[in-house]
Amino acid sequence: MSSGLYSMEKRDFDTTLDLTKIKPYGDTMNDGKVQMSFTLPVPCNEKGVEAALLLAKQMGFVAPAVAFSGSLDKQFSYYVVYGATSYTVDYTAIKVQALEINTMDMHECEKYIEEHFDRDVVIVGASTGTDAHTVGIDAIMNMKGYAGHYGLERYKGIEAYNLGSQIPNEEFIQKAIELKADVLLVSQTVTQKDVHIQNMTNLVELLEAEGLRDKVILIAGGARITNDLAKELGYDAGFGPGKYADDVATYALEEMVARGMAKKK
Ligand code: B12
Repeated sequence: MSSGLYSMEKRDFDTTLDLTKIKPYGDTMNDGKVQMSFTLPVPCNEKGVEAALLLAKQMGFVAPAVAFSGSLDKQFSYYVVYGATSYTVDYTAIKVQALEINTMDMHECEKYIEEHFDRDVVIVGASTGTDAHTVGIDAIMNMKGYAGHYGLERYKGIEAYNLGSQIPNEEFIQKAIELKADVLLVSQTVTQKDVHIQNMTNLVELLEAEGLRDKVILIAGGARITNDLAKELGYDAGFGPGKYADDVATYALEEMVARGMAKKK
């Protein structure tokens, strides 16, 4: 019997599953069925549909079909293509640095602070660089919270400062120094032309130049931020969709205790 959805054992409902060669599942195992949508910079007509099909074939789709096409503008068209991919991946060889935390809820975090800290924890967050998206950082920090998880501003024992969006890295660091921040939260939503990578890297360089990098817990988050990416860029951790204030608080508090940062500075 399999012990869970991601178990490496063969699942009893299908004996053709090979985890070294997984494919998308449509309605039967290994059928590879995929739905993909994209825009082309050409008018919506038969030639556009043919271009969409040819692109899908070059992407490894077998027997693609354009399930939907529509005009976005005179010179732009939109396609939904349905087909089967011919590619597979070896699931057993995948290694990710998943964050392993046992998330404490807000009250448990507050109790943890009472037991392990002799002062309040200062957390400063912002959507940095040119990024104007605020909903992600607000979800983590705002008092009212998000999806049933109260934000950090509500936690007893945490002083949370949300600086908002489009905060230059220099200003972010200045504020962190002024407030004596223990934890820095960086939100990055726009990833066009890898702007998030440049901006996140620049922040780490500036923190290192100020001699601050080792004195703070540095956490990044956003729709396309993974823990792997964040660590690669010199952050302590990264949080993406489906993560909330309690996940971040648990990680930051436990990390501070582990690093001996919980007592008066
Ligand atoms: C709302 C929105 C806007 C609003 C933002 C308003 C505001 N006050 O935030 C406005 C209209 C201003 C906007 C502008 C732009 N946007 Co916009 N926007 C969106 C939209 C529709 C929703 C984003 C959102 O609020 N998500 C909800 C939050 C809760 O999710 P989240 O950010 O992922 O946050 C969660 C986690 O990621 C995590 N998290 C997030 N941050 C942090 C931080 C930390 C520290 C931690 C621990 C966790 C964490 O916790 C949250 C809760 O789980 C998305 C499309 C979409 N449906 O996602 C596009 C989208 C993000 N925008 C996009 C783009 C391109 C833009 C513009 C560049 C468009 C343009 N050409 O002008 C501009 C950018 C302007 C700029 N300088 O930044 C693209 C980004 C594509 C890319 N790969 O970069 C998207 C994906 C739309 C698209 N499909 O093209 N946008």
